[in-house]
Amino acid sequence: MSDIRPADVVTIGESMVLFQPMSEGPLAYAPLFTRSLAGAESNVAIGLSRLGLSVRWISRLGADPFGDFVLATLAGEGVDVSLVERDAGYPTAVYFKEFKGYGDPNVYYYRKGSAVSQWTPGHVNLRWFDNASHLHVTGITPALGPATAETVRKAMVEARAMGLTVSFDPNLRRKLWSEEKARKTLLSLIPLCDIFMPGLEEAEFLAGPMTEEAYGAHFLTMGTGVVVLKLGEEGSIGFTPQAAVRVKPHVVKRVIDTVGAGDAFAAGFLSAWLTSAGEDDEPRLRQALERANLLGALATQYRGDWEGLPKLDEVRRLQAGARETTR
Ligand code: KDG
Repeated sequence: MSDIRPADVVTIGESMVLFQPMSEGPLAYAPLFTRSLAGAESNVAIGLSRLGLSVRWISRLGADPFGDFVLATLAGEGVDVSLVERDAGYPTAVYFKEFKGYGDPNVYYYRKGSAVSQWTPGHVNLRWFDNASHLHVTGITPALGPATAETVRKAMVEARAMGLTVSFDPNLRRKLWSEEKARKTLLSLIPLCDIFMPGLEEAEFLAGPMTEEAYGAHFLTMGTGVVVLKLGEEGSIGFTPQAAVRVKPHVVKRVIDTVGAGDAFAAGFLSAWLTSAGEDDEPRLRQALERANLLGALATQYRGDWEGLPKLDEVRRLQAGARETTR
């Protein structure tokens, strides 16, 4: 019998310490910062854990105080971090946000030479997928270099060979790689996943201009079983070979911070999709997209990439239209 805690979902990727200025305006003049952590895959891990799923996060961190902080925070969120490696030779990565007061925040990465950037396919360990049902990866770790891209590819292949299903969010980060490399690598990973989750802009980047319905059909023919197209303020659409479902957005009054909304969406979708196997595609997609839209919207209501993620009882209350008791 395996000694590893069972996991509904395994996520693999880099998390960084995040410094957010306490004021809006150019980063060059920001004197005070709050410290948190961020990373697309650990954002999803926290989201899923808060919704009651068991989650294992696979990564590498420096043997440094920032690594201790990342590990302790994720463990505090109930995420299994027991297979995370520490590397005394390379640091935990850092990133900064800049709030301009309008639009998406700017981000500045300090992640070259980080512990995760040393990943090679030889590091992929079948224990990562032991006692687990699903793997979630994104296009951010492949953007760190050719070896990390091959690491993620191998992880997807091995996970599937061990019977896990795989979801893939392309999470295009233009600051990390050239458009040419990004397009080639991201396209090559799509046939290795069961659930592909691009935003509309990413779909266009990968496949050229098409209608939303044509994106669904196009990515399904690449071999994935489900396509989830994020439309931002317009909601989302899900496609399987049997069904296509469009769901309206969850409307919010004001947006504070958009970073992390896609990961919240992914956590919302996966939490509902993975726990409703056996149901018909149409109601299953609808339910998963409704929860995904809600989580994506809630994530924009707080500064920080995951702090605004709700617990399951809050999701149920909001979906039932219950009024919040604040005092
Ligand atoms: O999706 C949000 C992530 O982009 C953020 O949390 C940090 O992983 C990150 C990245 O590389 O940008």
